[in-house]
Amino acid sequence: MRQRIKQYLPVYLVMGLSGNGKWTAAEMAKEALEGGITLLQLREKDAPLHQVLEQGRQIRDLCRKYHVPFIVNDRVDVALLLDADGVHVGQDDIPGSDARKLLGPSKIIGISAGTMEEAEYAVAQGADYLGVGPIYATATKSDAGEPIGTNLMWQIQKRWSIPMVGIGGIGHDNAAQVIAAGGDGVAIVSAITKQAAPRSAASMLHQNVKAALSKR
Ligand code: TZP
Ligand code: MG
Repeated sequence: MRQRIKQYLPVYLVMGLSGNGKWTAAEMAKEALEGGITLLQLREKDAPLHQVLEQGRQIRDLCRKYHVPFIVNDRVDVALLLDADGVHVGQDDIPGSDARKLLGPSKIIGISAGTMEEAEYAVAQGADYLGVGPIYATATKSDAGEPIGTNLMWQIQKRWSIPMVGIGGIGHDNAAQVIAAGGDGVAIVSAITKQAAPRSAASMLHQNVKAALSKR
């Protein structure tokens, strides 16, 4: 999966374990997989770790069934225990090069970047792909900072042509702009997880992203 990372980025779902009132996390993952997400990142910041491991295992098994990479946010130890396909780390988390020492050569390592300097660091740390944002305003991450728009994606793509997703405030209405700016995909939380119909939300995103990719 690491070698073919680009093909897994188009519809990148980031989700926690809390569900949304209508769907549990595992049900939501299943619906989203049915709708056509191409990668799933488990990003759970609050639940006790035993719960992350228990429920994470279920979601990992679902991802395996759909041949979709399962990536763990922040925690290399959890990624190893879950035999995840990789980790996604921020600028202040474990450095990519250290994550690589623990995970070995076959796992995917994604790194967040919100400036050219952060992108440079992420590339130097051996990132397989970058998560760039917040592109648009988002209520999902309280410390996300001001939206940066799609300009940085242009610049990063010009300088390194590294696989990359945009993140932050992306939905079916603006996903095409992120792809046009050089994104290989869109990373999404609320436009799937907050919906009553996560399957059709994922499917609409998939269609829009595929159409935008084919126009590049
Ligand atoms: N990192 C930057 S913005 C963000 C994260 C995790 C949240 C994106 O959530 P949404 O709901 O897709 O705007
Ligand atoms: Mg982090």
